[in-house]
Amino acid sequence: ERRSNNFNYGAYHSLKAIYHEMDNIAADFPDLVRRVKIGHSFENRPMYVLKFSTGEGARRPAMWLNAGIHSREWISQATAIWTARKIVSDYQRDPAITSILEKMDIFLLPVANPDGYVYTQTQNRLWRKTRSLNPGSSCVGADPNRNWNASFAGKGASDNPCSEVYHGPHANSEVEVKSVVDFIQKHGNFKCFVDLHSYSQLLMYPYGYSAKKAPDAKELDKVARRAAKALASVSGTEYQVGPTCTTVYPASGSSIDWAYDNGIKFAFTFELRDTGTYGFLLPANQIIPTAEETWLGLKTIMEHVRDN
Ligand code: ING
Ligand code: ZN
Repeated sequence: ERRSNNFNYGAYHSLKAIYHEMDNIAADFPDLVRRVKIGHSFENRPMYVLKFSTGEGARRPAMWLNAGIHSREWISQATAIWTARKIVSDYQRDPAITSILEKMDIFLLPVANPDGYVYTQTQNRLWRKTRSLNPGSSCVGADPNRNWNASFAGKGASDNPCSEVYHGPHANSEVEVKSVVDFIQKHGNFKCFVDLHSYSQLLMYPYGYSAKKAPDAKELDKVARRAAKALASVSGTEYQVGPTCTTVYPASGSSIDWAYDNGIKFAFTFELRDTGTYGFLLPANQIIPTAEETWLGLKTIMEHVRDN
């Protein structure tokens, strides 16, 4: 039964519709993908990942694709669910994704901040943070990309709960972040962590918490430049490449800095379309073009991870 024929990948969807489509993808390809609950949000919504795997054993080398950590960056969640469908469609057709999956598992989290996402759909389209309550403040939420245990509460984060970059009371205070951290640490064999944000058309690697050079900066820069070139080959979309701190701004407690400092060498953040014309309000007719080009960038990274 393929109920999923109804899902329009060229539109933005509710959390419920995305979760349902994840279920459909898993039902359509039971030998390739499973929907796994990794935890729950502050408001008790489930956090689901799709696990793509062709092999036995729980701890194959793995890649983590993260999306929607900032709720208003809707192109991120939309690109992620398109990517899920792309992986199952192209497996055993495209030799690149086939060989990647012969060797590694892919874990895809399309909505890393489900409470925020629901809030952007019902209350405030431009909500960025989680929806956790801050004792002693009427302001809600912490920035889930300042909450990781990597120079926590350092540069580019705020201790003011009303700030858009409030780091939270302590590292991993946001249950959405803690759920991912626990899962990745328990698994213990992740080689790659990619976080999808918008907007600005950037492809970045550690560090954000300081301008110090990552030991692997040379290699990461080379891979990122190849990925950006592949991405641009689809329709000419240009990406800037570099370390977070000097490419955008200093930012401590981010997901990729945590991943990198915890042994996941291939840690990248994409800032997807556009460069500001529409910003967070990217029209739905750009979802599929964005996802198509991003896919080539992701594949370039994943092939490098496969071979290294
Ligand atoms: N930009 C990112 C942010 O969290 C970033 C930039 C990327 C910071 C990677 C740190 C690490 O501010 C958006 N648009 O959220
Ligand atoms: Zn973001």
